[in-house]
Parts: sequence; structure tokens; C-alpha cells
Amino acid sequence: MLVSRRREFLFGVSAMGAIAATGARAAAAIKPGSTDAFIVIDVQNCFVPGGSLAVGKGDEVVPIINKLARAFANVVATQDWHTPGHASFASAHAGKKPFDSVKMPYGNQVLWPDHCVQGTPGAELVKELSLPHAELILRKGYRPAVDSYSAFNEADGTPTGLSAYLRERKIKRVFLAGLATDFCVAWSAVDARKNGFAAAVIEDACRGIDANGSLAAAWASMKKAGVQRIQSADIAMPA
Ligand code: VGL
Ligand code: ZN
Repeated sequence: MLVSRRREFLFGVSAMGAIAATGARAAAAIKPGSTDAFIVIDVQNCFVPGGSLAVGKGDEVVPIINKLARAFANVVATQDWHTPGHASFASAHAGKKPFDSVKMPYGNQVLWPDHCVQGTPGAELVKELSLPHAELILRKGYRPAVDSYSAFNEADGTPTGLSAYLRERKIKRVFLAGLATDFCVAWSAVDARKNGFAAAVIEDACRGIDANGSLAAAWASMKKAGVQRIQSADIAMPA
């Protein structure tokens, strides 16, 4: 029962007891507390329909995230925040088109349409996103030659500061949602584990790009890293 023991470690014995007692999946078994944080990844205009790197149905996560956020005292949002002509843009590489890849000093880099350029409307958080109590808005991907899917570490490993911030705030466990499941959400979740946090991705509060099998690969790498895959109904909402 390795799996259930791991779930006990991450999510507490009482919820697991409820599941064991009924033999069924307990609804809303997770009650976020003071050592939990909700990390909302890249819900920006470029990533929703109409945007330059639109994720299919990306806008559907907004009401789900707005609701979930009410269950968390600690909320962090991230913004992909690239320089004009950023190295992750296909337009910066002669002869390359979006979704090609290139070898960078830090490894393989998928090339994207220009997106989330600093200070542009496309880089703004989606207007309907409502996180009035968010404590930190973290920007990433701002070094011209280095991408950062992850909110924790840039593609060359450089820390963004988020791990130290969460540690100082006594956060032990993070719940992630947003865009895109298979890139920035997945890399952030895996890096959360590498940085010593328990991590869960709320699947129905994310949407994926799914380029060349990337969505299945991302879930496999998250599973391997010990990231829990949960649904928004698993989170207990305040009355
Ligand atoms: C993202 C591709 C490029 C994301 C950001 O937010 O998932 N994907 N930049
Ligand atoms: Zn980007």
C-alpha cells in the first residue's frame, strides 16, 4: 500500500481514514491550512483563446481557480514575463517556426510564438481572474537567453526565489493550477518536489497545450516526482 501511505504523508491520516472506512472516495477530503499555498500559474491573456499562444479552453480555468482560491489563506500567482525577442521565441531563430526546437546551453528548448512580452496587454493576468488576497505575483522568464517554465527554477537551474519565499512563510505543501498543464504547471510542480515541498496539481483547474504527446509525458514525469493528481472537488470549500 505504498500509494496510500504516500497519500497519508501528503494529505493527512484523517482524510485517508474516512476513505478507508467507507471504501469510497471521500469528497472534499483536503482542507487547506496555514502551511498550504495555492500557486496559480500563468493565467494570462496570451494563453487564453484570442491570445498568441492560446491554450485550448484555457479560459475555462478562471472561474474554477477563482472559487478554489477562497479555500486558501496563501495564494501566489505567476506571470510568464519575456523580453522582446526572447530566446524562447521562434522569431528569434532564423529559419525556425513555432513548435520547432533548438539546443540551448541549458538543454532542449521548444520554440513558441511571441508571447507574454513584458508590459504588453498579452502578458497581463486575465481580467476575470479574481485573486484579491494573493500575496505574491512572481514573474519568470525575464532573462533574454533563458526560459523558465517553472516558477521555482529557470531552465538553467537558477532559483527564482519562490522556494526561499515559501520556506520563510513556513509553507510545506503547494497546490497548483493554471496554464499550461504540460509546461509551466508541470515543471513548477516537479520543481516544487525538488525544492522539498509536497505538491498536488488540480487537474480540472488546468488546461494543456499537448504538443507531440507533451500532456501524457508531463503527467508521467509528475507522477515520478511524487506530485499528486487531484480534482477541484477534492478541496474542501469554506462555508
Ligand atoms: C508556457 C510555453 C511557453 C506556459 C509558457 O505557461 O505553460 N508554455 N511559455
Ligand atoms: Zn513563455
